[in-house]
Amino acid sequence: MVVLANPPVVDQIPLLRSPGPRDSFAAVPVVDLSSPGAARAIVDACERFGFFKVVNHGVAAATMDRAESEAVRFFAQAQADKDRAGPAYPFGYGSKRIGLNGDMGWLEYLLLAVDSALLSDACTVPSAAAFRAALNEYIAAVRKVAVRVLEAMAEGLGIAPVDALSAMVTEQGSDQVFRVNHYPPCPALQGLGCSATGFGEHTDPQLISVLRSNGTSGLQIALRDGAQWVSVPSDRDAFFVNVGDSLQVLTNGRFRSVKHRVVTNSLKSRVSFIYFGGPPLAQRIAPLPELLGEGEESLYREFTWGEYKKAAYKTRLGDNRLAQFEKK
Ligand code: GA4
Repeated sequence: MVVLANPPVVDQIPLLRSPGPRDSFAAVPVVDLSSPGAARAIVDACERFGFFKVVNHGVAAATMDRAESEAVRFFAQAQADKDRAGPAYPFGYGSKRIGLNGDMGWLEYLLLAVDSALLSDACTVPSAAAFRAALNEYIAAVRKVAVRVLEAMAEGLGIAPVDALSAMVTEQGSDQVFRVNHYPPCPALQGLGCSATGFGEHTDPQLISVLRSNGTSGLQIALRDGAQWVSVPSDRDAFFVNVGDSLQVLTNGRFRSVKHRVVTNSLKSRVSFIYFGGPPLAQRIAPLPELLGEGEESLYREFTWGEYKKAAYKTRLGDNRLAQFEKK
């Protein structure tokens, strides 16, 4: 982290070194979801990085474009109108504050609940019919991508039935969350060599996260357990998938829950959509027996998703949430 007196506009927001061309992660694994080799390629990427890009996913560009333009229109409203869609917790509009324990980022967002394949009725935000319809169309589509990816993981790992993982995010009561993030540009830092943290480093607690952004870069992932941060070149036509903590546990550490963060651009705004696939609260999270070798034991104490989620909301964003469940 760069130590500087923050210009007033980014007061309380940690700064990061601005990414340069040499930080670009050219070797992002790319999985063609329509190819017969997809299952193997996904398993390989999850073991190496916990992260990959998905192409040939079958989601219409119009579905992504419509959701994006409605989101841009939402965030272009006057602050007072957006604030009426708040607070962010449990669900709604939030700005700069992330979580409940003091984390701050240079962003505004909508945190939304998904029920089955649609925005939950309990979630009245966003209220505009056109935005809701666009998000519902997008959520139904991205959730199908998540299911296909989870099925391919099961196939690649040799787990039966093929929906052993995907059922956890599709069954009744599964805990799915959808997030729309807007990272406005931060011109105050232009030319200073540093950038505002958009979303600080963290791992996702769920099984899987599926992200799509506009053409503005900013997403970074940690390699070598955080020793190096690399920038993921943006691709508005693709989805980016990351392994979450729960899937790391289900695979007894074989898949890696990847640390990631977002760095704000000084000139361009970034808009991203993330679908988080989580299981029902009562789901037991423990290594799948098929994945444990002869005599191999779980690396983790057993817990339910509800217990993990509750513990997660007591942590700071950058904390290692799985540490408290690791067997010593
Ligand atoms: C990270 C992944 C998702 O964005 C999220 C985040 C959640 C929040 O923004 O409220 C958390 C964060 C995320 C992990 C630890 C806790 C909870 C903020 C935070 C400090 C919606 C989620 O499920 O966990």
